[in-house]
Amino acid sequence: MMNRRQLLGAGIGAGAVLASVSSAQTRFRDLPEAASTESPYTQVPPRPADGFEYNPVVTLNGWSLPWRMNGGVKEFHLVAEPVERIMAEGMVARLWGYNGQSTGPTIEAVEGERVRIYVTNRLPEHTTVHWHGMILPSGMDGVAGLSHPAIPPGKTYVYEFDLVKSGTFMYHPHGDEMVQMAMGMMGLFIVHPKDPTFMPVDRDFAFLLAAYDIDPGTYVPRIMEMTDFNLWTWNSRIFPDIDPLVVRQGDRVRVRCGNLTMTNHPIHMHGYDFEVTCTDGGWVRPEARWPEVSIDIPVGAMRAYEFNAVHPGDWAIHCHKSHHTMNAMGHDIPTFIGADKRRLAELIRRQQPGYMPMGTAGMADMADMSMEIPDNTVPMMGGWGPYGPLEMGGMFSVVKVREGIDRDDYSDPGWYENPPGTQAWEWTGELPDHARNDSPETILTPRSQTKRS
Ligand SMILES: [Cu+2]
Repeated sequence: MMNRRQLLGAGIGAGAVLASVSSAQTRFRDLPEAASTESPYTQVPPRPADGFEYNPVVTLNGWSLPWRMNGGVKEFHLVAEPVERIMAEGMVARLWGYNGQSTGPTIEAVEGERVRIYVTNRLPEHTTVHWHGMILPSGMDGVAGLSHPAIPPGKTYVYEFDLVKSGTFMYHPHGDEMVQMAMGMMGLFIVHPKDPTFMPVDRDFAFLLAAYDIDPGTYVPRIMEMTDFNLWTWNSRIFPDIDPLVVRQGDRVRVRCGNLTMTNHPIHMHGYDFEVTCTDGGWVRPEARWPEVSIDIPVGAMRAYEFNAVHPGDWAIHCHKSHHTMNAMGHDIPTFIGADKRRLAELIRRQQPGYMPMGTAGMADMADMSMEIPDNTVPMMGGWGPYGPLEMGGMFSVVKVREGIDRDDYSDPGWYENPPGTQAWEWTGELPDHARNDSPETILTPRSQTKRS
């Protein structure tokens, strides 16, 4: 039997870049190190140096939990605790998470391995961990009061089971779960196939969908909210501060996504068609797949899709519910499109000089308007591309496919330069008469009210 120092020296994987919690370790002499990180950026895990061979997943704006081997068992240490998450530049959320982060670190292991997961509860109330999608003994299932007693504050419980199948899974509390998931407690659990030639990919991205209701200027989610969330996140980050998915042209790419919000999210990726190859129930047989460009991720479910990255470019990837690509906003604003507010604006300007009516042509002008906003929030839509504001927020990022990127390089290559002749351009010549619908059943907007050039 090795002592603690030998264990820490010998078996820790993926730990080199991560700061570790030192004071806690001396208290838990026989526990594996509870690694922690404060960085909100994507941390690419190193390929495993020994043991089973696999291609690690890249958790967007996240990281993978280090482990140690102990007598043939792979040991992890999760710490449930309050955390501060930088959701975007200028906005910190006070959440609950694991090992310094919400979402928690990704657990990665290999089919056939036995895992022992120590869960230390540093929350002010009890918790459990449910291993969503896993086939395991009933007593390891993590439902408070059903599988085992809830883990009281300050206590550590041990979960131990065999990983009988590979696939895409997640973990989350199953005790006071309405509160604890609204506070950000969740993480990915990836089980790699024992056979490295089964469904191999070159790049394997993963993220979890989480929704929060945090009023502008405040820090803690309103946990009683059922439907009207205002922050739609991937791994508790919002655009423009979700890292891009950087891909080498020619790579086989997998994207794994799980939904722990209270509504479905149709995730749409531009530039490609792809097939769903895995759910939290297992791998999808090739003959059962069909092509898609958007895949709906139901509540409490996971989907993984794959594509061959043959088309270079900057390709948007986002939730197709348009309110989910917005950051904090009020929803009780009337629509003013088409309204003539000139007279009203004049009246208001007598009381409030400089008043400008908004939204009479649409709301796109809000993206490049630097409005005053409270501390600790972010603009409703933001992010600048090479040609102007993107007018996006929330669940949005960019898949950047480039030639000649190194195998393990995920650093942002900058904006794509469209080859000459392959980008939309402005027409400056004469316009031919365009076709019009003069059907008597269609009432056209009178021309005087539309902007025409
Ligand atoms: Cu959505």
